[in-house]
Amino acid sequence: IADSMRGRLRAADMHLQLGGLNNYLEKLACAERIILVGCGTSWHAGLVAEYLFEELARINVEVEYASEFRYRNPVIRENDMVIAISQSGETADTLAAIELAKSKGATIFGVCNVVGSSIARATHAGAYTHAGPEIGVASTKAFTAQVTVLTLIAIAVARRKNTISEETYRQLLGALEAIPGKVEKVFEHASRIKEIAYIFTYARNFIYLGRGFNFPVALEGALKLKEISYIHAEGYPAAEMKHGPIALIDEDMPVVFLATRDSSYEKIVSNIQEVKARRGRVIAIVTEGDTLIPEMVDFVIEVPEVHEILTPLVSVIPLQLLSYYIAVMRGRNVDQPRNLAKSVTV
Ligand code: F1P
Repeated sequence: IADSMRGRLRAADMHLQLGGLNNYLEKLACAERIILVGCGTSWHAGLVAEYLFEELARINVEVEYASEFRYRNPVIRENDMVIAISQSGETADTLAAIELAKSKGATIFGVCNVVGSSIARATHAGAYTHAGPEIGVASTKAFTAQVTVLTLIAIAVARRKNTISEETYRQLLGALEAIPGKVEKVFEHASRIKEIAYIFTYARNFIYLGRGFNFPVALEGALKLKEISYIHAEGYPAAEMKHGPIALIDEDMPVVFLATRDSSYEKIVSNIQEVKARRGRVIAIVTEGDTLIPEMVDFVIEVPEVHEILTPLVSVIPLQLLSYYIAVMRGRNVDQPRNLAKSVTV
C-alpha cells in the first residue's frame, strides 16, 4: 500500500502526474456540481471525495450508488462533471451510470485501477490509480489508492479555483508525501490488532462509528468485515447511533470507534461514553499519544497523527487488518470470499 502511494506522490507538483487531469482541470474547477458514482468500496472512496471537494474546493457534490443511479430519473446538466470510480473498471452498474450521464451531456472523468478497462475507455478522461492488481476480490489497496488520487484532484482543483492559498497547497502536498511512511507505522501495530481479532473471532455482529472524514471509513471497515469474514457489520455516522442503532448495544456488541484527534474528537468522546454506559465493548482507533480515550475503552489501536483531510488514508488500515485477521482465524479464504466476484459485470 505504502509503495503504491509512493509511486503516486513522488513529484513536487503532484497533480501533474495525473495525466488525464491536465486537460480537464479547468472543467472540473468550473463545474457547477460534481457527481461521484461507484459501487461498494469505490462508492466509499466517493464519499471521502465528497468531504474533500466540499472542504477544499467548495463545489457542490453528490455521491451516487451506481447500482441505483439509472433506476431513478437523475437530474444531470451539461456543466455537471461525473467522476466514475472503479477498481476493476468493468463494473456493469458503473458503466451504465456513465452511459446515462453521457447521454445527458455530462463530462465523465474516470478514476480506475485497470489500464484500458471498459470504464477507462467509456470516460472522456481520467487518472489511473496505478495501484497494481488487487490479489484478493475485496478492495483494500484500491481504496487507499482511489482516495489518494481523489485527494490530489481535489487539491489541484482547489488551487485552480483559489479556494486554498499557495501556502496551504504546499502544506497539503507535504502532508501527503509523509503518508506512505505513516501507513508503514500502522503495520507496526499488526500483532496488537491480531490479538484483538483473536478476542472477537466469534462475534456475531459489529458496529463501526465515525464522524467527518472518518464516517466513510466506518462504512468501509464494516464492509470489509462482511465481505471476508461473513460477520454481520454495520457502519454509521457516530451521531446517527442515537437514532436507532443504540438499541443494539449490550455487552455482546463490539463497537469500533474511529476516534482520531480531529475536529470531532470531543463529540466522539461523548459517543464512546454513551456506548460504555450500555456496556458495549469498544475498540477505538486513536491518534498516537492519546491518553483520554485509552482510559475509557476496552481496546485501542494507535495510528500516527495526520492532517485531518488525510485521515482515511491511515485510519482504514487497522480496520482492513482487523477484518483480515478475524477472517483468517475463522478459516475463511480471504482472497476468494464466497459469493463475491472480482468484477460484477451483470
Ligand atoms: C466494486 C465492488 C468492490 C468489492 C467487490 C465487488 O468494484 O463492489 O468494491 O470489493 O470486489 O465489487 P469496482 O467497480 O471498484 O471494481
